[in-house]
Amino acid sequence: MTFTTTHHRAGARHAAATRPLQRAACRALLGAGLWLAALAGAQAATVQISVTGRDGLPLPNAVVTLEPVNGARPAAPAPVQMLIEQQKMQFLPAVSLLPVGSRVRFSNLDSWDHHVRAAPAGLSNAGAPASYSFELRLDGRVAGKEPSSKEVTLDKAGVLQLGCHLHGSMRGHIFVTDTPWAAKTGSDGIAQLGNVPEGQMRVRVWHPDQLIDAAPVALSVSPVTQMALPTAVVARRQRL
Ligand SMILES: [Cu+2]
Repeated sequence: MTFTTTHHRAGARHAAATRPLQRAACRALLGAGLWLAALAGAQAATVQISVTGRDGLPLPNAVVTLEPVNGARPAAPAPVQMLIEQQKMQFLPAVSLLPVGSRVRFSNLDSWDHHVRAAPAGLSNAGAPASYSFELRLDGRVAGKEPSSKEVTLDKAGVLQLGCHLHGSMRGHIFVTDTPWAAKTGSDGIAQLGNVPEGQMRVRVWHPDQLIDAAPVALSVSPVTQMALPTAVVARRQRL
């Protein structure tokens, strides 16, 4: 997705915001064109957010999203293809961040059957609309054959929790996003977001082990923006 596309969409959806500008100038000549010209001067920023847990240590697998305070909605990011594997009683990766419309292939590498039971992740919706559910069963892998796989299209935004009816300890999450301003923290707890317009934003953070949805935090985006974002999350230990 390009920067230009983002603002073209934002301009179209938020024509109301341009009204004072249009009134002051010649409506016939300007209109949407002026809106775009004005935005061309705006800088795209890189935002780096360091998320820590209750213990003060970097918090991996958190999803950080930014939303403009003025209500502008950027164009949704392009869908992708993703593989989520079931191996040694785990979903790998444990947390996936995917644009809405993405296709996910689930593949069972264990020699016994697993389900993929996907349901809305309770309190953990991070402001996203209500999600949806689906259920698959994947046969155990037979030596010398391809692992059993099934594909699903994630056509709504929201957070899904993944589980297996047969193995209660199996847990995974998919954060389906409709904004390009979303990023997952790495092992260093850092989420990096590019092509963010300067201005006032709200920052939300979601993590699979959070007990309540944290309130959004205000952030003023300038060309280079860094922010420390402590949370109360106590992350479950990852089995390796
Ligand atoms: Cu299972």
